[in-house]
Amino acid sequence: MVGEAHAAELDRRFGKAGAVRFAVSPLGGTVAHLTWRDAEATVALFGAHVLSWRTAVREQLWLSPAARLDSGKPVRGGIPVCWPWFGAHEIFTGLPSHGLVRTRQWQVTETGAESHGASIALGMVEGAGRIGGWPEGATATVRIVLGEGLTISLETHNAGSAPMRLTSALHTYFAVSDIAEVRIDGLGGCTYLDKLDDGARRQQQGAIRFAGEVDRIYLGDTAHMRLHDDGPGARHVEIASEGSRSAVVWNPWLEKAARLGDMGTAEAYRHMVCIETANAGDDVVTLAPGGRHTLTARYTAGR
Ligand code: TA6
Repeated sequence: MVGEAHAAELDRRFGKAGAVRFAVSPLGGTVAHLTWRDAEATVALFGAHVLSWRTAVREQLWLSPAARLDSGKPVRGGIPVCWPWFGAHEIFTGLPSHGLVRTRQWQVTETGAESHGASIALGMVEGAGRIGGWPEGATATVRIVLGEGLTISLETHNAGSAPMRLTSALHTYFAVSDIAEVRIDGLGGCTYLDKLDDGARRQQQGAIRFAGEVDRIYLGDTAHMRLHDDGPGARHVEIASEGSRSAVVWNPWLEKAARLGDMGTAEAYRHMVCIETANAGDDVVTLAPGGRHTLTARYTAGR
């Protein structure tokens, strides 16, 4: 079932008046619109991908003007779900970067409208041996709660008969006024792997600032980070992570952004920064048969 009929069927089964409704997005796929007081969020079934999180004061996420839900390619922007591996597969280099589920249709499993927020859960139904590289018996669930902030959780269950190695990330693109006005607190003193220097290990001194491409996996106590946008309409976003001992910080800058080819405009890199709650680098999760792991990011936007 596709298009309007699909959205109508989902509305019938999972719609919640005033909190959760389904629609066909102009980007070419089915989306859920979450509403809670003066906040809104949009979640695509393609990739279980948060496309937008708008608070009373502004859109908090960056999404490429070139983003599509029907191209079969990963969506540039919003919150890509990287699972069941982050970056390149550790053995099979021919498999897609950032795992298997960013470009697949997820299915709605439940929705909610509580006093604390509007919520949706999506399950990954494909896989289980039908997709190369899929860990036997592994399943994934993404839960999103829109309330005072935005919370997104990525739950892994190893229902298989063998241990599985898991890396993953909630690859969030935050909208910023200008990358030159951005600083990130909370990672001072952490060791990081510099992906621009063959993974060299370095130590972060103080706040992270940007004057060129940055691509780093921070390790250790990454539970609390704060994005400061000191540009016009200065604001900050608190980032609280659970189930994670690593965080990825990325801005492609001018040349890399141009090579990506899907950023929309040449200047787009100035208006985004990725701060990713992750299990990446040394932070590999090993799940025994029957084991479960949840990676959670909680975002609170200040003025
Ligand atoms: O999270 C940072 C990173 O791993 C960068 O190295 C860059 O590749 C970015 O992800 C985007 O990856 P993508 O596959 O979405 O183009």
